[in-house]
Amino acid sequence: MTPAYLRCISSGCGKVFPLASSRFACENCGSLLDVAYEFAPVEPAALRKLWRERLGSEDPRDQSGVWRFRELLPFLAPTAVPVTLGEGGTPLVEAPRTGRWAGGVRIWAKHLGANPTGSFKDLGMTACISAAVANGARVVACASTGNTSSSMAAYAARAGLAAVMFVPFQAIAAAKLAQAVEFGARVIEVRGSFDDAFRLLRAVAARSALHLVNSTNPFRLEGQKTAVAEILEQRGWRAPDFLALPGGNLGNVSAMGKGLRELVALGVMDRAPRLAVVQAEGAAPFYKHWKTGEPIQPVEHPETEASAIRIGRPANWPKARRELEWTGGMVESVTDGEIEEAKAALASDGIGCEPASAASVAGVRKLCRAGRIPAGADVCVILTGHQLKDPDYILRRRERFEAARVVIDADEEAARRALEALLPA
Ligand code: AN7
Repeated sequence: MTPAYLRCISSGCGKVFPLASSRFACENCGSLLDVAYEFAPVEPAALRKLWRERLGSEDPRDQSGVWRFRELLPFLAPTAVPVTLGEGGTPLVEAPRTGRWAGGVRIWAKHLGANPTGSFKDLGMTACISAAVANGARVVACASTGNTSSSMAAYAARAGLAAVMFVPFQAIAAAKLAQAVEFGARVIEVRGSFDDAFRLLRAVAARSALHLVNSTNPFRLEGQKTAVAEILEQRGWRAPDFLALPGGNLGNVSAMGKGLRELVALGVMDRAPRLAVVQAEGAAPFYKHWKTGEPIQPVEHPETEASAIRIGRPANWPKARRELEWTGGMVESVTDGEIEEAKAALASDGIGCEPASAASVAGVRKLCRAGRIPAGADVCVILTGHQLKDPDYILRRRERFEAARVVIDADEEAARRALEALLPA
């Protein structure tokens, strides 16, 4: 089996810890940890063929878009049975109207909202909950803006674990809360922000034997990194020029970067796309840090209608910075108005997503306008959550909603008039 361990990301420390551990920070210096492997040399063509052949297999691991790439996840013993709900295997579709709207680029949308609980978190949760079970965890916990908690609740139910979530009171989408409750999670609603909820959870977790599944748990990122393998496979292993995604706690961009690094190191792909991470203007500490070069400053009262990314203290920023640096990446910030326009552009291509996801597309347009993404570029955007995660966002646009509908009696003449009103000649 491939040697695997946990390694401190700090270049001045780099301390190594055994894998069988629910440690999330370096004991020596407090930095984040990576799951690290000593991969043996592989024959890239054979590995690509093996992954492709598994698409026709009945093995539940092969029907998961995470575990189908299990050579990239050798932290789990080959005999272990992962906790899976058939995640991954999500569509990559071109969005031509959106590409023109953004400034004449080709946009490919990777829809991670098409996962079992409707967000990309499922890719990480299958890995993280499988590792938690292997570590003998009984109770898992997270702080969340809504998607992590829905996903944790589903995978915990699947594994027979108890789940506790800390969420900001009345600040997450109702559909996300409903999902978690249906899966049996216990909910602690904090009068405060996501960052307050995360701080409280970390303060009490040590004493309560809670197994944390936030994205500071490095096993989460292991699952999420497989999205890049799936995207590349769907493109015949031709890398796009750019890979854009929204940034909140910055776990996903860190995971994508790690996945790209490993695929390039293994020779499975020859070059990586440049990563572009997009934050909402009212919750953009990492954007400011990147732009000014100053130490990162938390945003005490993050504000954006895209509640999934209303995060003021992104825990994974050092990992995100590392991945942006090696890919020649960029960071952008967008207003809620720009997110709304991007969401409408995607909708014109028949593609729905939650507001936070559309930030990536809004960022691509802004980067095109600034000349930092050239016209004609091949851009892949990650859509992180399903359209129906936040229907209230759509319903709040009252004028547009009302203009699209007419209520009539069950009467033919009324139906004719309604059609004339809605579809004028
Ligand atoms: C739809 O669920 O942080 O930068 O607690 O739900 O990896 O944090 C959600 C984050 C983007 C940001 N899009 O990803 C949570 C949570 C959607 C999200 C992000 C989130 P990261």
